[in-house]
Amino acid sequence: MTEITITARPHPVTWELAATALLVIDMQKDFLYPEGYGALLGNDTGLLLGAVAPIQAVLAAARAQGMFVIHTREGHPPDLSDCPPTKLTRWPAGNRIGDPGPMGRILVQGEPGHAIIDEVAPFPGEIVLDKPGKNSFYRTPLDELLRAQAIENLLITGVTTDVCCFATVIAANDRGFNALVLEDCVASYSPERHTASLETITAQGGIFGWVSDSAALLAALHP
Ligand code: C5J
Repeated sequence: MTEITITARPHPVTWELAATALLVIDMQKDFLYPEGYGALLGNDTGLLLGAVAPIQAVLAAARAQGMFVIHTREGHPPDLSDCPPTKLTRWPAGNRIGDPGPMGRILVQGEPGHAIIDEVAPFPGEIVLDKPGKNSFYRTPLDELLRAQAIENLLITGVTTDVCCFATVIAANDRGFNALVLEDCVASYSPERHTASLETITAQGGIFGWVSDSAALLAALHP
């Protein structure tokens, strides 16, 4: 049994290492590259790139510790059968999920844009979950996979802070998992929404969870 104490806000956490998993959320070309879905919605994808190197460092440390690592990808099968009509029609035709783009059909499984960027590519044996929603638990086996490994605590990394990372933290909290967001390992198309999301998570004594950073995690793993 190895416990780690991570400096965090609103207060430090002490967690059993074997009960702690690393979640890398939606580090896909469609969100991070200027030819993808994120850019199509009018966002500056460059704002997400700062999270790549810290995630690489955290992934390396987690792998060295034998930590349970799960990657997610947001997207839909080619027939879009699990994409709710509301997720399609909210944007004009041409800018919709399933429409053709420079990296293939937008947010469609198997298309180049749906892939995880090479810098944080999953290692063989690491779980990659395809999810149709923002919250990583929705219509995925994430809950069962975590419970099968006796995981109680989640380290949250990936994109975007205020959408899929935030939605996943809220869902994790309701399901009884502790969630700690590494703030330099998540990024948003809006610095204001990034900050607001992290403030919301830690408000009221940690209403949804905790916020820390990669340096604090690395220090906890290598005291
Ligand atoms: C978005 C995500 N922003 N992964 N997805 O639509 O945050």
